[in-house]
Amino acid sequence: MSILTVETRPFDNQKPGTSGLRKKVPHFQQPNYAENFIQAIFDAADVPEGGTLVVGGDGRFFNREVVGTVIRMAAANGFGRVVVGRDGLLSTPAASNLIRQRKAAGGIILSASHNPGGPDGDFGIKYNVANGGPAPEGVTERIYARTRDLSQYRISDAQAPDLSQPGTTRIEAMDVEIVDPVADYAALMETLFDFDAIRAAIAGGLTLRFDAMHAITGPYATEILERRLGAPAGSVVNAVPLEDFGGGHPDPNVVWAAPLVDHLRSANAPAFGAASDGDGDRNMILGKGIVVTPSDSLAILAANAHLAKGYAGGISGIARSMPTSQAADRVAAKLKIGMFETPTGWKFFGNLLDAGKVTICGEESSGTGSDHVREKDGLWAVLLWLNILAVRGMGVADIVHEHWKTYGRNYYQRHDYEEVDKKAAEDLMDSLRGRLASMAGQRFGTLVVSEADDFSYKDPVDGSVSTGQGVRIIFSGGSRIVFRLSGTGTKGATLRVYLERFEANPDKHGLPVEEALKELIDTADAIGEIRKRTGRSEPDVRT
Ligand code: G16
Repeated sequence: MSILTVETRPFDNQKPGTSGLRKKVPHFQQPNYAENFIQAIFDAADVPEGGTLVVGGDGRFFNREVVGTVIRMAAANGFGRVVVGRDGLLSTPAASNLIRQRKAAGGIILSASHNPGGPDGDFGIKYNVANGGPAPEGVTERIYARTRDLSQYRISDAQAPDLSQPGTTRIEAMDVEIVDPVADYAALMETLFDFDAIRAAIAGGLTLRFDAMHAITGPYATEILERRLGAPAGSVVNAVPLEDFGGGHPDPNVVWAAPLVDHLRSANAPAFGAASDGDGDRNMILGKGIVVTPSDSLAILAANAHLAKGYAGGISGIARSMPTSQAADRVAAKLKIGMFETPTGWKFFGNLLDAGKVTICGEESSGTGSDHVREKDGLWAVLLWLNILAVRGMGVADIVHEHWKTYGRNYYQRHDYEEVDKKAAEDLMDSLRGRLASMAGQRFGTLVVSEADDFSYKDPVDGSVSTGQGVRIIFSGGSRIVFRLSGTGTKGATLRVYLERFEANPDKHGLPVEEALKELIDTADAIGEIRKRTGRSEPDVRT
């Protein structure tokens, strides 16, 4: 075995997006492409000599090869130990947990999340730091800078170990420990939730279906929901992770999880339904005949978290990304706890969680989580919901309706225009930015603009500032339209338009969402010139 130094040339397209570097698989298959990015991570991350690295991914096509590459490069870059999930598998929250449990210097997570997989699908590499969370912007900027002047990488010429057998082997001077990907995570969940109460509720007739979408949560959900909590075999569907996710998008929303939505609307619907995404950090929550929006789910979980043993002492605060609806703000106000509004991206929650300022965080993009790890966590949200249902003895729809009655309803929808011409999308955003200063006071139908800005965030813990995080147009009365470009797409640009209207009157809580938001939807087109600039008359996805 020896360590090789390989000459390479920089690639000019390795800028990490909202969540690491995501590209089509053939991009990553170019000679040296993955190696360059991994070396840039190691160079930028200031890894302590002999430190521990956690490695795993969501099992998508190319996962196994890159896990092997990471291990061989870690051995050549001074790590003392690599902890890797069996078969190279780790869900994103399980990886975050392992980084924390093992006091690792960091972790490399291979995933393109909810994006499709397979030879022509997407792949991604993300670096998480010692607190278990995604690298903050300062670190991702250093990684990007390093990708641009890299001329060599280091790699062991040893063969990557067989990943199928738990146990410890050695490469160069580094231990490679292969672990069961589920065990530590399942143990953590048992410390947070009342498994006895959930088990009793399931035994007493609380029926459920969990759709793992042929992605990473299959083994986790089968172990926890079926084996430990007693849900009948078959409650977890699409439970076997596949390299191409069975040809689908492992994206838990009404479009890509339509079979689950249909099942929850059918005559033999279970009481509770849920799905997670490619790497297990997103969640979708459903009840008989109802899909709970992620923003409402965040607010409801925050309002009821004290019913689970891990949060029995109450929560210290809530954080949400800026485009997420303000439903959670009303809960924070009632509980008299802190409320923080951050840019899109879980990495912005890390400092708030580390400082104890918040316990629960959430995003409109189907992410919720708490201070138990530093990533959003799909199964965590499912278990907290089940814990709440078990304690309250109510159905999902009843809990949602009661919540609206208490706090009011924030009608909410996100419209995505996918694979839009990049230049057209950037021009649309530039045009909006150029008009912000003159927008206040303008009237659109019954809506009057009270405030318009391009969101910027000053981290209250380390003082770092992030600008250009999305155009907010706020109307008197609190309705909002937010425009931003996604930072996770791999083709063209994805324009996201977020629409929100608050309704206090319970008699008006039963409107179809599109009807409640009609005036805002029309106004978004008038202000954003969406049709004119993108040529699109309808969004591709409404969530
Ligand atoms: C990632 C980030 C999330 C973000 C989401 C959408 O999720 O971790 O914080 O909300 O992307 O980002 P964008 O609107 O820029 O596409 P995931 O599940 O894809 O890792």
